[in-house]
Amino acid sequence: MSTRRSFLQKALGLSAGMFAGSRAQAESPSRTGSHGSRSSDQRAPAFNAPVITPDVGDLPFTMDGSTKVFRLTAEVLRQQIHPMKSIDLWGYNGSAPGPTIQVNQGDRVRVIFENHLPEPTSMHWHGFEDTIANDGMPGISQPPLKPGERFVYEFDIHQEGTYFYHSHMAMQEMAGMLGGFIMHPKEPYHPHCDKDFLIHLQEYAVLPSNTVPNTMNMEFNWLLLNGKAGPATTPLIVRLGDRVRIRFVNLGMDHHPMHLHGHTFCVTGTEGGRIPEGAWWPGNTVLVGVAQARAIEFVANNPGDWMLHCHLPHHMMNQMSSNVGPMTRGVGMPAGGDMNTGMGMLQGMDGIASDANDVPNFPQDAYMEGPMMTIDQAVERPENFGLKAGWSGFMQGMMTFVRVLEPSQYDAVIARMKQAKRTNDPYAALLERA
Ligand SMILES: [Cu+2]
Repeated sequence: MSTRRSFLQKALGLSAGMFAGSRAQAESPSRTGSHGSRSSDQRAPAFNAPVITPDVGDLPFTMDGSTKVFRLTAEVLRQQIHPMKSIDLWGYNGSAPGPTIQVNQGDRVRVIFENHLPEPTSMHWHGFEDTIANDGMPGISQPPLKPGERFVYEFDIHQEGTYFYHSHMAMQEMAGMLGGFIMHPKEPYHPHCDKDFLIHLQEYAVLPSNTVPNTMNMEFNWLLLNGKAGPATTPLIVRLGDRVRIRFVNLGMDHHPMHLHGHTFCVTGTEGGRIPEGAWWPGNTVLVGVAQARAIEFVANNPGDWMLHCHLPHHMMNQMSSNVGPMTRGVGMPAGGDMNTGMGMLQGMDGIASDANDVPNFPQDAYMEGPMMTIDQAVERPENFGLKAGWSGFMQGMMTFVRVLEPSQYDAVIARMKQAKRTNDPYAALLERA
């Protein structure tokens, strides 16, 4: 048994037998409705699957007696949000959003928090029922933490569900300062899920040729899932028949209607924890309001590469900016030409009518080609193996895939993910038990 596996089992209180149960059940998926409460295997004991935060990963911890000790550092960082765009963000431990903290209900948890920003900050623990001293309200519950200072938060975790941490300085929130905090329930939820994912919904306003988000802006041209804009988002890999949970967290300026193709889900949790089963509601779109969390669950019984995306039209685009055209095209655009020779907008495009320029509303100010530039190779990764060639030209902004893979295809993708041997792989927990 690997160290990582032991670590996860110890961390989450899981036994090897519980992991083993999830594999067999994928062989006999339910073909009826996908949102029902039935797990694909009701006989197996329920367990808490580790939560996977694609493109972000987890924050490791050490033990001090029976206390789990996490170390979080607020810092300035540069992050590639798309193969052709890197921006300057403020986040935690080199990442925006910061790494996900996973604990169990009943745990004693200490977070040693350091400020490496050039200005004061503090950490708010969103939704925690705890003492005021731990609330992280600068100037109210604690003095603002100056650059170089440290503050220690300590909790007895008695809640369960999807929570998050964030700076309580508004402009810092908009620069990327948030992360997930998962409280696994002492009694695993029924039915249990085979896969459990966390997705942060984020938005930045970054003018062309700039790298610093304008945190005052009210409109956003980069829309991200877990710090990446489509097609740079890493797909959610599930096996046909898996019961899947996806937890959305929104800390931005807009509410995002998150839509899943091909399946009907149930909304099973909020930022306040688990919803009693009798009050779950079915849907294929869930509105995730600002400062809210929503958990959805479904049985992945329909094979295919299914889109999961915000349905606000502007949130399915990258680098929107009036009249600058397809900036995602990358190098080689000469300045000063007309729309064809200068911007390369219309030339060589398939499917555009010869009289297109005589048609009202063509081209639009914020022009979105169909497709945009295909960059399959620039975003190549094991999780994308087997996608239809040219797929990346049709995915932007807050878009990713839930890839519901037949067993043989699933095994092929998982084998490639294992082969990649990535450090701090967000999928490590899944790969350990695959
Ligand atoms: Cu949106």
